[in-house]
Amino acid sequence: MTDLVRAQAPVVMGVLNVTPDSFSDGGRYADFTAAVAHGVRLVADGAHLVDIGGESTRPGADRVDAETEAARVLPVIRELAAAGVVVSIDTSRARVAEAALAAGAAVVNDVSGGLADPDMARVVRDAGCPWVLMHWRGHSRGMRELARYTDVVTDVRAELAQRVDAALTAGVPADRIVVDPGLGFAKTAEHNWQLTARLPELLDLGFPLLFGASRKSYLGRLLADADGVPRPTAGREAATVATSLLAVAAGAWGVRVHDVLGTVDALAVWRAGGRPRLVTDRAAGQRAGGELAAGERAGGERAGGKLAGGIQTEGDR
Ligand code: PMM
Repeated sequence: MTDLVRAQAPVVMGVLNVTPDSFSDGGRYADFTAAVAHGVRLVADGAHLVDIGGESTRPGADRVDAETEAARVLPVIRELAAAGVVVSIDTSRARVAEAALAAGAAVVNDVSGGLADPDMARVVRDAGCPWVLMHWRGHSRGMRELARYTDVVTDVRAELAQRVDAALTAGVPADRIVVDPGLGFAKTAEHNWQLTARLPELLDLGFPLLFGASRKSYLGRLLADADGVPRPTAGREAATVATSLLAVAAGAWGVRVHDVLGTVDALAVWRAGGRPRLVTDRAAGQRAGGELAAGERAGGERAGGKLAGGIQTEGDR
């Protein structure tokens, strides 16, 4: 599984929420048969792994208890893992993660970055599995009030670095760690766009980065109609693909998406086009929310963590 973390190609994580109330797919895969069928479909569409969650994390959502969460996900994990699907468990509870790993999950995707449950680091360390540490400031019910930053990118980077340090201190090997900016979690739309534009500053942490923009409300707001009514989740696919591609072109390790096929197709185009890399100048990012300067150049211009503006092609990534 360490190979997955070290994977060279962008990793596509398909979302499977076994919940009645997730913001975009809530209720669709709440029963076992529908959930398993959808997991199989995600893999057929090209997902490298399927991220299974049993608790909605949409803003304002109430928590479910651990038993309910586990009862939703465990049968689905067991079935998909037995069929050879690489499963990640989307939970911030150590007990649920432990049971999911025993049921065949191979990755822990923890939206709290280890903050919600002090026992999570032990579970992950003992399992030796990859651990996605997402930036998080609090549970869904109160997270809107927590969206206050001096500079969102600097603050998220520093808080992610703390979570990484805590994981390393707890004995989790560095090569099992993946970081995630946590788009939409205690973030306004403007925060999400800043994080997107200045992704290289988060990549400077030196860990693979997972990017989860899929169908989130800031995309709906971007695509609002003339009356300012946000585009519903069903109409956010093209924007999801575009923003996922931006993230991969900036160097993200992987993307977490609901519609796997669209993203896989876009990545095929990206690969065929020479894997162009979007690099943003840090200052440009702060000035204008990121820049796509014209021109292609071969080879990197990375020097001391500073990235020059422009697009480059890299044959070997
Ligand atoms: N977003 C959601 C749930 N889990 N996990 C990671 N690592 N990153 C995310 O951005 C993320 C996540 C919320 O979206 P959903 O309700 O569609 O699953």
